[in-house]
Amino acid sequence: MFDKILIANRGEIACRVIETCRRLGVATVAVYSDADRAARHVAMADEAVHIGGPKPAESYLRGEAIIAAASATGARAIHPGYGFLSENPGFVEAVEAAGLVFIGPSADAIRAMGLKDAAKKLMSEAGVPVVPGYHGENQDPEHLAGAADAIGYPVLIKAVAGGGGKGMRKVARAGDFMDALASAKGEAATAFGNDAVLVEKYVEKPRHIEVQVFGDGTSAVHLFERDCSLQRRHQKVIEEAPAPGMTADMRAEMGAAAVRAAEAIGYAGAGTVEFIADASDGLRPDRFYFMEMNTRLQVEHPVTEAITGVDLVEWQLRVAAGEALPARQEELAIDGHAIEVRLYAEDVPKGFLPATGRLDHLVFGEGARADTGVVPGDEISPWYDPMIAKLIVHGATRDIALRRMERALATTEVAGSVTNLAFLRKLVAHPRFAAGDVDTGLIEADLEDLVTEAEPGPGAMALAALAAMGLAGEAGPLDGFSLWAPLRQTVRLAREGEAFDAAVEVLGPGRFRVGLGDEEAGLEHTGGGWLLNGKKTALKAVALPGRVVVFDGDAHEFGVPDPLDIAAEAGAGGNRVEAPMPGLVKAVMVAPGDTVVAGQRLAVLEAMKMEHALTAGRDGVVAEVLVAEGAQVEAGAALIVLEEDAP
Ligand code: MV4
Repeated sequence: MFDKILIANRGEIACRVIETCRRLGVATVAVYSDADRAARHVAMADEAVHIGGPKPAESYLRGEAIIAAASATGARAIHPGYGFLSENPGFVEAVEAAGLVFIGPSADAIRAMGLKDAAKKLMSEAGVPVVPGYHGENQDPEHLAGAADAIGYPVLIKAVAGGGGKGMRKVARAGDFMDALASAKGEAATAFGNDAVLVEKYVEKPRHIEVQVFGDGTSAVHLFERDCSLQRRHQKVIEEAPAPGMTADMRAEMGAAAVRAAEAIGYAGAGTVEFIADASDGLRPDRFYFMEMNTRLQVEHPVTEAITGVDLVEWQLRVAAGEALPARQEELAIDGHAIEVRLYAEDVPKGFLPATGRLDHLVFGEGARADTGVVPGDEISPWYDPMIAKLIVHGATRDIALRRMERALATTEVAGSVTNLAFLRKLVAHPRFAAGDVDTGLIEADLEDLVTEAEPGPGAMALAALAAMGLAGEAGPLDGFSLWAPLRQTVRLAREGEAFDAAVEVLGPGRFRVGLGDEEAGLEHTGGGWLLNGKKTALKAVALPGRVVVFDGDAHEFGVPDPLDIAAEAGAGGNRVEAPMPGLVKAVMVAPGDTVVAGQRLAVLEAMKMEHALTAGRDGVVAEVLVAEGAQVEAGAALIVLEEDAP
């Protein structure tokens, strides 16, 4: 086993690899860009080396800087994670030329799987089923049109160097072929610098089912399948293992085909053989086809770990260090069911726009494994994939796993950035997903409903009002405040640009009635949380600067207009300086007769656990000082009066 390795990656996968290294007593070296100086993976590693600027090309794609960092720190091997250089054969060769070990497959194995046409040809020769189609060299449009006619419509045109759906066009009828071909070639040339395409039969109701394989360069085993059909624009959203509706026969056939694929190229390390299954008549052993092989550890590997009990990173380290495969096929078995979701900082209603912000509050839900590269307080970096975490649950059955995921998502709390949490909750609760009736079209089919976020109820709005007054801290109402808080007070909040007032009435310690227009809500804090109108709820609030966030399973953010801005508007030009909210007078800096200038601090009020400076709204002379230090004041109380402004 290596005594020290370097992880040539960042984020959750770097942290995940470091966790296994710690367990195995392997020292770790992280590499980081300017943007990741304070990142979790740097903090977790034993050593860290700065490798350049925030753009991947300036850092995480700089193979020579990474190799130099490994050599300089005495790391014996490099783990590439996924993405970045993980499937770059040139990098593998450079690592090996530097006398280091690349924890993954050989450069040749990566090359063999790099181009779809060659890969499919190789697989076909290895007896792995591929989609009927044309994977030849001849790219003459007429020749390709003839191939399409021979295959039979609908067909799919795919970029040979493509991936993730780029350079892919479905063609339903011959008349559309030439235009689709030109469009696919154009996109492929732009995206991959290679406009070669292949043409294959379109598989109806496609299910994305992939098989985890592990090789030692000679033989391979499989660790069963994962279903990754819930995708949006070729981005996986939810993955699970095993695949719903999979039969033992089909699993055995797919596993055997995946092993043949791996052994055909002398594969070493963790890999994934990706198939498309035609589910138009349920899953059938005669209707699955090789798509591509991913020559890396994949994002969704934890669901395989959960059902097999295997730590795939440990296997990667051990096999790369020269050990034999840690298990024989007959020793591997499926235990239960696992589901993974990818929690992203993205604005779903705005078309899944990547979001930024600071993760002021971050709690991962009950019962889930959370693979994450961030800690509370981190800024979401605009430079990289805005993934916050992967949440993985496991249960004895799919139904149990599903319920655990629902609970994990309902108790996950993120404030400071918008996330796709509400979307994930809807998806997991979707009747077709719950029934295991998944296919790649599900999300698009119901997208409108899935991206519409629920509005907060009166209970959430009422708790937001209490939080805005500092009366709903994480541990419940701050009794000191509730004793001072005036019996009735109105607080202004804003939600999606709409302001509204909440009339809060303190009925006793931890007991409130909140009027919201023509509705009202009773909130009482008990040891175990908030009762809403007498009923226990999971409502929880977090107060942040200028806003509060209430969790009711989803996260609802409310703006809290700065009372001082309100006071300043009232005070500006006026004679009275008033308390914008209830609080304690901490200091008075002026006396009658003092000349003051606009903006000058006149007094300090302590409220909502913060100190607020009250300033003069204009130049003038102090006429009266109505309060002394230590006074408790209500919202709106006059504290200082200036002399009438000279006409
Ligand atoms: C297909 C297909 C239907 N028929 N090939 C999408 C990207 C790559 N993973 C392969 N993909 C597909 N190839 C044939 N012959 C449908 C898809 C496809 C898809 C596959 C898996 C998951 C999501 C998908 C979304 C759209 C299309």
